[in-house]
Amino acid sequence: MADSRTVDLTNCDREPIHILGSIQPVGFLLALTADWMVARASANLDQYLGQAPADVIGKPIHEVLLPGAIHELRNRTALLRGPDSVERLFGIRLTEADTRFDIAVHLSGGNVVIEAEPTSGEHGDVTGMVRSMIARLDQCGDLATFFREGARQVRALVGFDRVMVYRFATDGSGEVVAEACKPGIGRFLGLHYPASDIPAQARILYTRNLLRVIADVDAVPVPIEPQLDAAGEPLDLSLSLLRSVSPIHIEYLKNMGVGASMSISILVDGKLWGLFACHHYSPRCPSFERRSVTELFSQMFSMRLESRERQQTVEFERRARDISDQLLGAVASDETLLRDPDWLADILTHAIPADGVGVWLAGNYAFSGITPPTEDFRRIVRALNATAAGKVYATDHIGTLIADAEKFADGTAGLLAIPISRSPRDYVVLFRSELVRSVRWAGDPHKPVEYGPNGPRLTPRESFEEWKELVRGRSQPFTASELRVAETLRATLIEVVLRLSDEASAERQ
Ligand code: BLA
Repeated sequence: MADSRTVDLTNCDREPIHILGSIQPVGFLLALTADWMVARASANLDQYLGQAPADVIGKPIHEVLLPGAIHELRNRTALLRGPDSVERLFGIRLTEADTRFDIAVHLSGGNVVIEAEPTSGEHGDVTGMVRSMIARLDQCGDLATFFREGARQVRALVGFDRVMVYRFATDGSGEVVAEACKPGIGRFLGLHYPASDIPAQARILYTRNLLRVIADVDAVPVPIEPQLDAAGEPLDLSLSLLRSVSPIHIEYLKNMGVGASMSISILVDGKLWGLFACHHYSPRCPSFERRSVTELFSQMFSMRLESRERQQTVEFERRARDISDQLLGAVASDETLLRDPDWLADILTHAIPADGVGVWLAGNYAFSGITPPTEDFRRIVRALNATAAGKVYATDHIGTLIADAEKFADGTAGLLAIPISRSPRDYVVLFRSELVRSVRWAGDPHKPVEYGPNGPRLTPRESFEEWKELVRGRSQPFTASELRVAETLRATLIEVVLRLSDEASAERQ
């Protein structure tokens, strides 16, 4: 077993969370060899099957389970395709006892891994249920409503006190973009957390195994026996249903006052876009069947989200082309508009959201909204001339362009520069404010009485402080789509500026 005691806040991303060697006590685990001999069992087997690990290890499976159950399990195992495939069976009798089980079966190394939980027996019309949930999602107009509805539906399915839609940014940090919760427990909506709250190996795992539940943060993990096989290897629990979770994360949940947690991956274009993150303030374990429906809903939600995002990009770029045409048309009839920063800011920030716009044209600086003072702008232009010859340039951290940009009194942190002539260099520059300034902190809704062994770091407030440090001097980044739009605008603006200078020189002759 990996020694989790050696893991601390400095090396979380190296904690081998897939081989911690134990499961949660809400079910049991059996690992079989390729010829269906019991190789490993969880220490709590007796409680569910009336036989201890020592009674079954080394025995063929037909001495442990009913023939009918083995038949079903073999059929399902034959269906396993690809490295991350898991089959599920519901309401199966495993022994002569009356208890029925919900079962997940998958392959790990050379083993067939069987995990089982007592069944809830709550068979509903799953297809009808998911279909009507999706219909409600499809009625949502904008993305914010779509997220809120997603959170509401998941909450209706699993009954947790709080269900959040947690979206990752490109730097791995995250934001709670929607929330459905029981009244009176405080809100997490709009809060940000640093990437380190969900370390890299956990994210990789969450793209392979989409749902995890931590049914009770106080539960004592149940070891798998034996921990190491003849080759000295622990059982890889990456695809496990019952895997016990990282003690660091358990401490985080306890510090938040959370009794049970569940999260379901939201994948868009094959990447981890975010999670449905659910908290309950006492232990809670929705049935495996319920969890499976929730996972299915989340997959449908993810597909809908993927197509909405795609559509949004197409629409955004179409609108930008319209704006660019509009700009061309307006300036053609009134060239002074190009020297009017308020007009430019208004039209450009409709295409690319920004807090201020500065225009540098033939050595003159005109500005609108939140922009740096002239001397700083002049330095920006010099740096742009040196770095970004003739191309659209964007950064969420002006500090990478100018050494002491954090001294800017105005709080601008990001810029997107559109060169609008060749020589001398003229620019339209869109500025974005520092992200931290635009984010609020709603107070710590669950201030713990005392912290766990790693101190206060593992709390939402400290997480937020850490996130703030990481994003200091940074703005909301410019997206790939916004950069494409900026290219369109560059082409238009260059055309306009060229024509104006041609006309000016024609007049002079
Ligand atoms: C896992 N951290 C997680 C998970 C979430 C979060 C959702 C997935 C497991 C689950 O379902 O509970 C984080 N939960 C959040 C955040 C919110 C939330 C941000 O509700 C916001 C509202 N965690 C830390 C630090 C470390 C850490 C500092 O805060 C390490 C240094 C570790 N988090 C950590 C680990 C896991 C984790 C190791 C994996 C747990 C596992 O799957 O075994």
